[in-house]
Amino acid sequence: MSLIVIKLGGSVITHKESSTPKPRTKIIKSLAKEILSISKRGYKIILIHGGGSYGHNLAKKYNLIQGLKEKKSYEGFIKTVQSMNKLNSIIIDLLEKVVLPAVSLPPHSFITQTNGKLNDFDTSVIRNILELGIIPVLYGDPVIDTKIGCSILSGDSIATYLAKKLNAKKVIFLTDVDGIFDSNPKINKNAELIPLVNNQNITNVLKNLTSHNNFDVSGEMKGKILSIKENLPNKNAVIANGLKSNILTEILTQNTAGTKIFLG
Ligand code: ATP
Ligand code: IP8
Repeated sequence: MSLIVIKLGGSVITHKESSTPKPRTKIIKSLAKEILSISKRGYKIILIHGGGSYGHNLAKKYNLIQGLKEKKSYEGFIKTVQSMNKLNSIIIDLLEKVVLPAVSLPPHSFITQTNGKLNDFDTSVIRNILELGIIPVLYGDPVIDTKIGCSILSGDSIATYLAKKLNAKKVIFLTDVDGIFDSNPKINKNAELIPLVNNQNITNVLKNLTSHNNFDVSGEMKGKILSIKENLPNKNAVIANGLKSNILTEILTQNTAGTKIFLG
């Protein structure tokens, strides 16, 4: 049975630019229904979600990228873990409402990093959960860092790592824009969508990806492409707009939406 890794970006499931945590409940509900229908077609699914306004503001406020540097950082680590827990509960509850069996695996409880880089971790529990027909749900989280105390583990890194290790057929990243553009579409109204990123254009594409969001700690689109480049040279990855209805079905049936990334 084919395994699909889906990352629900924080820009889709929350109002990312809100200064206080704010979920997009309607969107999460409709994505939950779509995920249910995909699972009924026989796909095995690993679900990962990002932080949006539940993670990035706090991580930035307490400078968690720098680790546990001062007393206040410990408070920041705990507050961010709690906030991500809350967002995760909202998602698990909404999955339960559509009767989709899903179980949460909080990354801070079993994954570590070293200087902000993900350490190899045991995936046997994830495999076992998949075999039971249950969807494992992981998310971007502050985790223990063996060098700097703690660091931010992005959902993007979890997605590419698991896709590689468990040999997923496809990795889908849903964000609040249609894919990768030649410049940030939220700033430049004339920005053009890049339908395919491959070995020929990746250097150019990366050059034009700059982060303008003061409240993002994981590199926005650039972070995603670098993570795909590192872990998934021969895999099909897609970045598409999770605010559009039926987007997952469109990706899995017609494969026309968003930006496809293939660095084989
Ligand atoms: P989270 O990290 O909270 O899970 P996410 O994965 O949904 O969020 P972001 O990391 O915020 O998404 O990345 C999406 C954002 O990247 C878009 O909202 C857009 O403003 C920004 N962006 C910057 N440059 C570009 C570009 N060239 N093409 C497309 N989006 C871009
Ligand atoms: O939103 C980062 O994960 P991402 C999560 O997937 C936090 O990049 C806690 C900022």
